[in-house]
Order: sequence, then C-alpha cells, then structure tokens
Amino acid sequence: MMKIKVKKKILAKNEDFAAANQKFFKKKNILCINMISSPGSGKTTILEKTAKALKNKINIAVIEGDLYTKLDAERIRATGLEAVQIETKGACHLTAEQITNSLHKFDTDNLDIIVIENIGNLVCPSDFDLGETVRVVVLSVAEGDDKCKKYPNSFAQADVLLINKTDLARYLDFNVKMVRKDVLKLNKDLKIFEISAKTTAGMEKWFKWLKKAIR
Ligand SMILES: Nc1nc2c(ncn2[C@@H]2O[C@H](COP(=O)(O)OP(=O)(O)OP(=O)(O)O)[C@@H](O)[C@H]2O)c(=O)[nH]1
Ligand SMILES: [Mg+2]
Repeated sequence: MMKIKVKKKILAKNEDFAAANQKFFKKKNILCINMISSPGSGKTTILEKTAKALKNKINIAVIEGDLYTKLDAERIRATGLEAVQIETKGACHLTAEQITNSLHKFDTDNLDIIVIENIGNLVCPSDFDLGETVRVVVLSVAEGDDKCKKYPNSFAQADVLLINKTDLARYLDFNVKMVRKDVLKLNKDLKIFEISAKTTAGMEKWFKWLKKAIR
C-alpha cells in the first residue's frame, strides 16, 4: 500500500513537469521524440544515420539517457549534432524533470526536433511521460518476435515502431508479419517502418515521416 502511494506521488510530480515540457515544445514549435527500446536495439545508430541524412535540412538536438557513461552523447556529437547526456546512476528511466533541466543547454529558438533517447529498457520508461510530442519504439529483429506480446505497454503507447536490423533477418526466425499483426492489435494507429540502421535500407520512409511531422 505504502509503495503504491509513493509511486502515485512520483508519477504525479512527473506529470507536472511533463505538462510544462509539452507546453514549452508547443510554444517553440519543436517536435520532441521520446525513443524507447530495450538495450542495444540500435537507437543511437538510428540517430547517427538520421543526423547524417537530415542535419543540413533540419535542426536536431539529442538528449541521451543512460545509467552510466557519456558514450552515446559523444557518438551523436561526432555527427555534428548537439547532444546532452543524462546519467541516471542506476535509474531505469528518464523523468520529465530531467528533461526540463536539460532544455536550457540548447538554443531552442532554432530547433526543429529534440530527440530523447531513453534508457534501454522496454518496461520502466513507458510509465513516465516526458511531455514529448511523439513516442517512437524500436524493436530489433535480434530480440525476438514475441517482445510486443511480453512488453505491450511500450508498443501500445507509441506513435511509431521502427523494426531495426532487418539486414540480420535472414539469420533469425523473426516473423515480421506476426509482429505487425500483434502491434496493430495493441495500437491500430501505429506507424511501422522496417529499417536497417547499418545499411540504411528502408530509412528513407522514416526520414520522410520526420520531415512531414515537423510541418
Ligand atoms: N546488423 C546490424 N547491427 C546494428 C543495426 N543497428 C545497430 N546495430 C548494432 O547494434 C549494436 C547496438 O547499437 P546501438 O545503436 O548502440 O543501440 P542502442 O539501442 O543505442 O543501445 P543502448 O543505448 O545501450 O540501449 C551496435 O553494435 C550497432 O552497430 C542494424 O541495423 N543492423
Ligand atoms: Mg544508445
């Protein structure tokens, strides 16, 4: 009972910051993307390739969340984008307050998109609204085609699903048709793109979606 009360309080505080963030993004006309997946599905690689393709046309900045290290922010900066690293020192998700505290580090008057790469985890981040405009979930074919059934929340709450590492599909038993059917049952409006961040196959449609979303 005590535990439930504490969780409710934490979530209520998070909602206040999320609402403020959402208002801020609206005012500044910034598309904020909350990117969620299990560890290693390819979030940072997708962002590196997206940066490479779009950075001359769209102003993108990235907030990186990890338990430890600044490695992902360094990878993003190497592409020429601005990036801020949040190290949660053990916490399994980012909070809206951490996002609020990071926003002043960017020149937000000149940004089209802020991507938040959440902590690699398909469970905890789905409970914490960050005030984002859209939520993107990544599932790589190496993780198995049952993950949307086992971790439905992340998929039910997303606007976009990126099925990544399709270059590896021929080595694995990943039933894309079944996954499409399963996720659409959870979330009939989910937009699905099959991509390989390694080869960039299929990513053109994702870039197009992003360009349209900022308009
Ligand atoms: N074959 C293949 N490998 C990929 C692809 N995308 C990413 N990888 C590899 O998968 C590994 C993990 O990629 P990351 O981009 O670091 O994954 P992440 O989701 O950011 O990981 P965390 O931030 O730790 O949760 C790296 O070795 C990437 O090179 C892909 O499309 N195909
Ligand atoms: Mg990463």
